[in-house]
Amino acid sequence: MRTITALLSWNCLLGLSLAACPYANPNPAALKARSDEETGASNNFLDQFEEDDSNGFLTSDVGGPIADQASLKAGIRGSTLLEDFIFRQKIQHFDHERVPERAVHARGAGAFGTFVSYDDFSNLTAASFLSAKGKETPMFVRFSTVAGSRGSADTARDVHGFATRFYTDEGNFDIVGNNIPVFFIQDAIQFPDLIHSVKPSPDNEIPQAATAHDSAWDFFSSQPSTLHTLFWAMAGSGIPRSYRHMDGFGVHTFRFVKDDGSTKLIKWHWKTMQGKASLVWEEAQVLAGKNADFHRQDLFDAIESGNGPSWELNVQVVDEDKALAFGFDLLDPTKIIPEELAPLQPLGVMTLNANPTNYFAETEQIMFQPGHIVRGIDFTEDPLLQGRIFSYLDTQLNRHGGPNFEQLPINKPRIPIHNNNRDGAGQNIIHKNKFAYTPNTLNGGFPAQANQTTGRGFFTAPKRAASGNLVRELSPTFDDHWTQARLFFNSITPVEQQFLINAIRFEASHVTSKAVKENVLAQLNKVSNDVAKRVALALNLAAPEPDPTFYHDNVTAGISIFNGTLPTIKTLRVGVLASTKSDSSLTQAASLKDRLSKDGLVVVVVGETLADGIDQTYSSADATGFDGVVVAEGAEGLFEAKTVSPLYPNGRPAQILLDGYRWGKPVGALGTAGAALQSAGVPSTPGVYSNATDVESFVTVFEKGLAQFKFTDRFPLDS
Ligand code: HDE
Repeated sequence: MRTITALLSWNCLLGLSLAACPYANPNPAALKARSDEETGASNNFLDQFEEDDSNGFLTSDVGGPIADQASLKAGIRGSTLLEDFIFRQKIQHFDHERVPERAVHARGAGAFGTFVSYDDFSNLTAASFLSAKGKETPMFVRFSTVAGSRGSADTARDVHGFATRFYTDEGNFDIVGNNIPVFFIQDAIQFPDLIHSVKPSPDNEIPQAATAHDSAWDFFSSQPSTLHTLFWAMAGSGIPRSYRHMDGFGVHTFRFVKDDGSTKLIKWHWKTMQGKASLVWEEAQVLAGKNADFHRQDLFDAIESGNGPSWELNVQVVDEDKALAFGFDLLDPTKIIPEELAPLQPLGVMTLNANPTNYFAETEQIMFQPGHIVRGIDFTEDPLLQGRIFSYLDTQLNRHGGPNFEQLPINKPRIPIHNNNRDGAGQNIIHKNKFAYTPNTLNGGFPAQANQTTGRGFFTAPKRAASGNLVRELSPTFDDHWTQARLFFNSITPVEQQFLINAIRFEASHVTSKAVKENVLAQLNKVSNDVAKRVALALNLAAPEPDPTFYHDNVTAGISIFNGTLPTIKTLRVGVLASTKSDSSLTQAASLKDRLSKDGLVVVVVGETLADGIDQTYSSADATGFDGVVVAEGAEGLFEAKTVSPLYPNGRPAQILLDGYRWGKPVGALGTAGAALQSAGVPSTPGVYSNATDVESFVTVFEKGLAQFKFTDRFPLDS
């Protein structure tokens, strides 16, 4: 429950009293001296809009107390009357409850957070949220998948949205990014084509939230700018372990602008402080059926438990005259700047610390826009970005039905708004100023016009210039679609390469058109003959001869997901398999739970039925629910082939253990429970722990396994 903010700023925000606004006066000194209290720099700035219904009578929308359990009828068995305004209002509101879901990124989850700047970065940008060490800015973040509809499963293989809003003291700033640093196309005019190709077929609406169909691969193979992003999506980034275990990227090159007007080109990176981690394909598919809410639940639970995730905001900074210096164009959103060419510079940390109070009001109604920039940030001429600046505003008008969506609590800047925009559907502000035009004399010249020195007005980078003949073309500096796809492939581990190839095999095997499959091979072959040959094998098509123009052996850092260990195992989930028939297993499960919980792990004890000390039953538990699985001593009887229970399918405990193993998770058993590993068919390989007899020594090795997260030597490579 958020606390109530001061009446003063409430009146100010509603425009009821200009005097109540501490910085209605455009005097620059007054504008600078904004305290946190005035600007709502805490996360409590939405409290004033909350309603908890904790007292009072049921009322109609216009306030009359009502009892609406039955409609008004002409006689006890007669028709409902048109005059029943209570019935009509209730049904009518219900009929209009839905707004159009997002055309893309419909499925998502959001959270509130805080950004803390590491320092005063005025040497880089005039952006006020980066102007002081320790400066805090409230945030809202929404993660999403792209192709699926609002009710689709979280773990569909997809690019993931990573949209962040800073409620800065100079207005809202959005980085509307993805978890993959590049995009499929280079010009916004192609976006509808891309999306039409990946969305379900128009005749039967199949498949949902999936690219494993002809039209997607027809587009991908006809439009080779898609290849680099496709490689990222087909590898681990397409199926992250959670929203918390993925990075975020602004994708486009933007500009930092300093007070003196000088600029640099920049790329935004959000680096996960939980470490990068990914699911494997089979568990993602099982999850899509067994727990379609896996990612939103994970985020919600982590925040509720006080373990809100953090990301470090970094920028790559490049001089303006280096836009073409690296062998590709910085305006081309299908390219990364390898870290070796421009190091990441850390700017601050975002921590998510509060779940939304109401999904619709907050997560559904937040309306991000790449066009929401603040003083100190500017666009570039990237033709994908240029189109987005239009599209997001336009789509919000469609979703909200009018131009006043920025007045919704979740969209409202936390500073007062003064301008001459008026009226429109859903106008919330009662404007007292009768002279809604600039310049005016009759309202004392207010709202006054800010400029760079007076009122810290927004300014476009002054050295940006535009000239040239009109052309409907892309620059030839955007032409190479293969070198960086290969750089990506070279920079991941052999097992990640295998996952990527398996994913392309899976998707391309769903394609029915032979011509499309051949086209896919031709494009893959421009990246790597190895990839093309291995995919061709699965498609039973002839392996193409090498097409080596873009082949190279370069690698870059920061790409692989599987080659490191997690910096923290807090909030990872451990399943302890116990038996209600064995007291010793229950005692050990309890002490394991106690011990692992001390290190911030979420421990679920599984048993035949719910009972004291059992959190979940074998009937409902699944290996997908755990990052590691342990058998408690005494429960080994459950794993013997002859164990039959009417409560759960025969072999279910063994299945959970074996699935955990097959999906690369650390698994283990204490003391005599080692027999369970043998019964279930789990071999003794790295990440399988069965030598410990006491809880403490088991925990020491098992936690190392959790940090390693996936034991990739369990996955066969193509021979
Ligand atoms: Fe989006 N995109 N997009 N996109 N996008 C939308 O806006 C669009 C692109 C991204 O959680 C829509 O509010 C065009 C790149 C995210 O609310 C829409 C183009 C990147 C979200 C739209 C792109 C993104 C969206 C749908 C090509 C990563 C969800 C609903 C020029 C840098 C934000 C909405 C949220 C949402 C258009 C390409 C990320 C239709 C025209 C590149 C994270 O306006």
